[in-house]
Amino acid sequence: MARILITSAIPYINGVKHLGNLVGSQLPSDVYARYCRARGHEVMFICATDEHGTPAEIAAEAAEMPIEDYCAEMHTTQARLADGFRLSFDHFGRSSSQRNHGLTQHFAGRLAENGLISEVVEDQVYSAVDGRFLPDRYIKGTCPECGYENARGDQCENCTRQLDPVDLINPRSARSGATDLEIRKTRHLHLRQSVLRDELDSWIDSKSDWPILTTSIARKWLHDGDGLQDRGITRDLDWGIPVKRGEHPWPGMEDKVFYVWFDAPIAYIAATAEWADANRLPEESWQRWWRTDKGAADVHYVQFMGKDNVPFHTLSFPATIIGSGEPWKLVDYIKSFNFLNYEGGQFSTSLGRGVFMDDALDVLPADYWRWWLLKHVPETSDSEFTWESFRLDVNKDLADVLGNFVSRVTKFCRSRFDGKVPEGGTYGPAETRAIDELVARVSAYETHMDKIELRKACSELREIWTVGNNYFQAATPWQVLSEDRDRAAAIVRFALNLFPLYSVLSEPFVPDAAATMKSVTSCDPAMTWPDDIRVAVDRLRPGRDIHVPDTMFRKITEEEQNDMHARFTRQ
Ligand code: B3M
Ligand code: ZN
Repeated sequence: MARILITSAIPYINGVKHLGNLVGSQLPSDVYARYCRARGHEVMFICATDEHGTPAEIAAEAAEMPIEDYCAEMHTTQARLADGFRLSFDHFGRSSSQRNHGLTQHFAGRLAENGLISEVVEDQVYSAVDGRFLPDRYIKGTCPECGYENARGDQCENCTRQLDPVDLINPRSARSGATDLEIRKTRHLHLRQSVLRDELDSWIDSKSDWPILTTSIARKWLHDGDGLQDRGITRDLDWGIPVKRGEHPWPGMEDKVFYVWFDAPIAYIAATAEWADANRLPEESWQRWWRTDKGAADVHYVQFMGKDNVPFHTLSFPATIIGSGEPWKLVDYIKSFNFLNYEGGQFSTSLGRGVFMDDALDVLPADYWRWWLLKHVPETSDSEFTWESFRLDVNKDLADVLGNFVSRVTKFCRSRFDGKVPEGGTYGPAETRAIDELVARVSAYETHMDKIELRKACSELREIWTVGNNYFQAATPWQVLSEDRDRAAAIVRFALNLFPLYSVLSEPFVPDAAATMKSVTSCDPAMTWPDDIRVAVDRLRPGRDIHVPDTMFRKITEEEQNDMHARFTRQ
């Protein structure tokens, strides 16, 4: 048994997330967390809302709400939707928590003591029309790297380059559209991450098993142009974590807050501390996940995120951790994802384009979405959501294969064997063949899951379901029954035995269907991850009552597909 710390990139507070956000980090991290728990590991699975910075301020302004109220309300909404999608976080925290204030100020203080913070008088864009500085997302313009015209002041979402507002070509205010902008001097703290360049470089080099998507982005910003740039970690904003040096004031920084990307990754740690607080546990209980001097040396730490978040997790956050000079846990593996597109274009929060988490759950239950999203998780390239693909996959994989199998077996058992696990007969060559195939496929499934290759795992899981479906179809118990009732009994018993097994194997991907499959036989003792498939498919005691569930997955009609397409395609 290992101890595995899993974090999902923390979603911005600025509204309900779309399915592209969900599949880029929260959902795949949930699959992995569920799998690790099922394998018997001790798991700490953490997420939070990212509540600071210009995204939060802009959204609260648009909602005409005080920002504290906006964040509190939207955190509740996001937590409810996370539950709706069955995301099994041990804690869903808030980057605005007092824990994060304390830890962020602590890290800044340590970095300053270690000579890794410089005070720089920098040029920032000031808008007289807006009456304020325009940091980060308050400003838009053309990316100097790739020419993308809607690049934001902090980062180009097209090429992932981290930007300064002054880098943008043809800048304009994202609040007012004003283009008559001036450059004003303002004093800020910079994280001297360039000092740590060699250390970060060899750390990345040591990660030969990381996905290429992760390491290539890290290397790009380590080596391109002038190499790793020092970055401002403070902002002229009202909302955020006040700039302090540990618990002490920071002269000259009284009106400033930390940059959202400085405090957001620290919120992984803070949210684990919030988890301890919420459960009235002592400090050691969260520190054993994060402090290598307090037990975290044998923790395996895996992060999940979209590719645009990779530079911050491979360079800036490790610079914070390493630069603190304290024994905090560094990430062991970073799983990153490409983007999911929507019907020939991008999902867009600002344009309301695509399917959002609340709308999705209004249309169909979580498993339908989880299945499609995970089957198409953008692991090796961008992928695309279309309503047609959604209909076809739900109908083929969930309704025709898994749902059909559960329904046929349980209904046949009810009508012909009195709704009890049948007695009599023995397993023969057909069962042996199915077992052999399951042994091979479950082992492949485990290999893919251990490597967090979710698409491969997903298709292997579908094949595992198909083994049962094909077995039952070929065994034809409805024909065998009249001549050889014992043989038919053995067939139905074998098929029923697959449900607890499938329940355990499927739970990471389709947790509600897994619960339904578990309810068919209410196994005793409860099924755990199968060490030996032969034993796993011969556990049910004859005579036990079975439960016939309602239809597990319904088919989506072409008409519904067209309706949904029309409903969600806003111009
Ligand atoms: N909130 C960006 C995003 O939601 C950002 C991630 C922070 S992870 C520490 O994609
Ligand atoms: Zn760009």
